[in-house]
Amino acid sequence: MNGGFVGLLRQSYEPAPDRVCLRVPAGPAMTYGDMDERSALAAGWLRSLGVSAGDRVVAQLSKSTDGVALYLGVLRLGAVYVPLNTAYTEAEVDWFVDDAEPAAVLRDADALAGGLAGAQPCHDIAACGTDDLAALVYTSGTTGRPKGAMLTHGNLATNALALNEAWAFQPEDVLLHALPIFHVHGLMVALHTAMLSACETIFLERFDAAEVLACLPEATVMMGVPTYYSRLTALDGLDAAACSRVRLLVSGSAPMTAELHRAVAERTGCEVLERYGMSEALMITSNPYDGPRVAGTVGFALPGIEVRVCGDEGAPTVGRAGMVQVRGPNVGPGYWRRPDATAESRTVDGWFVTGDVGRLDADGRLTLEGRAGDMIISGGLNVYPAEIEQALDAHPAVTESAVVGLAHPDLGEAVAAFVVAEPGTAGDPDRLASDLAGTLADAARFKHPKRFVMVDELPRNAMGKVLKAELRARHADLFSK
Ligand code: MLC
Repeated sequence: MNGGFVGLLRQSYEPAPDRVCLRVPAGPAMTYGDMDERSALAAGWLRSLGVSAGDRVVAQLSKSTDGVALYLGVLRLGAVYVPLNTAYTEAEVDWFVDDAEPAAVLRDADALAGGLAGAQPCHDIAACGTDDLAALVYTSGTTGRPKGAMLTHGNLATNALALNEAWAFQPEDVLLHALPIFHVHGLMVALHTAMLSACETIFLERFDAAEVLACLPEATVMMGVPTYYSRLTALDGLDAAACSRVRLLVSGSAPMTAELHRAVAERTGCEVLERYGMSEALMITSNPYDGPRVAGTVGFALPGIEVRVCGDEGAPTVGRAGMVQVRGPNVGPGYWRRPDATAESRTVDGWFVTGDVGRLDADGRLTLEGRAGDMIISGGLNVYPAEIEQALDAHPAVTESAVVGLAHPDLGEAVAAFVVAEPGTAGDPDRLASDLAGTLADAARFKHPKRFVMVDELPRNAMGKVLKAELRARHADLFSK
């Protein structure tokens, strides 16, 4: 794999550089040839800034075609792309920058456009092997301290090839892309698969249900988180006519309910294909393209990837719930500068332990049944309770808190905080709730509890451990009331 992932992409679009790569509504279409040139400018500009192979480049940018060119330019140089959610606060970005020690940090789309305008292109593609690092994707840890999941050129290439085949991508496809490009879903799963087929992508700046619906009739494939589908089904216009060209709707990053799966099928005639993945291992399993897409299951291991489920005693088991483990060329080499966390996430025989609990049936179909920790997935974004609890507990009016995810009609799960106030301070719960939102100023807004509930005490077991399952059960309908 001499030119790494970019070399592989280039082989697929080189014969047809005039094909449209990204089309922004009301903007000019960008061909694959244009994208190649723009990424060469990005590589040249970064090189003039002193970035070289192996250096990290942090990007916290609103979604744009230049953002894609920058990503490809970084890979082209053999440097390492570090995308950050645009919702992260200054304090969060500072932390990531300290950890990644990048050679360049790009946070201003205008500066990027200006840099590209004045750059000398670098048309070379750095020689990158399968094990060379391509990206660091930060995921928060259960203790609240984020970890950079390392992904290599080999991880990107093998996963894109596997998805391309599993989902039958063709040059005639038109992908509707409304996902953010700071996570593996929008950046890697969606864009890589489309670009590897040299097909067209309708590139929307953000998810707006009405705009997505307006673009659907032109699309053959869409990928999204369940919230996209629930917002679309809330619109009258979602029907078979709107999806007349659509051959594939993919959902991932969070579980889709059977009810939503059914609703989309009834309205559009398309059975959503659910797949399962994570930043550390890209895509792991997928429901079949040809064959039953069973609601509530995430399908079979992708070609070349092995999945097993291990029970409490550590042995692989079929038909019973246990820890989902994965092995294959999709699994990254570990966490950036965290050999401890890397070792903890591996079994002695080298399998990656996902942290998800699931069940394999005798045919190898995987059903996810929950997570080992109490991570919350809200609208496809991960939120770690410990981070929010630590911030809340630091407030002088708070004795203690417990943060959980509760069913939410729009976000799947939403963050709720149960707070025990210091005696004498709980006079005005609304006031305390707004103070608490203030103490979370350093955390991205999507992590903030959507609801604060004042309680006299938290339920505990005999060992004194807070019973989060009990809180979740007791307040299951908090967001539907
Ligand atoms: C936005 N907000 C959220 C939120 N997104 N709150 C909780 N959970 C979320 N996911 C809050 C903002 O903080 C803000 O709050 C308010 O909602 C409006 O912000 P917005 O940006 O206008 O919201 P909206 O555009 O409606 O965004 C919702 C969304 C978006 C669902 C469209 O979050 C989204 O695109 N999610 C997809 C995430 C994704 O790509 N995940 C893939 C991870 S990769 P306030 O209080 O400031 O008003 C992965 C691996 C895999 O998981 O397998 O795919």
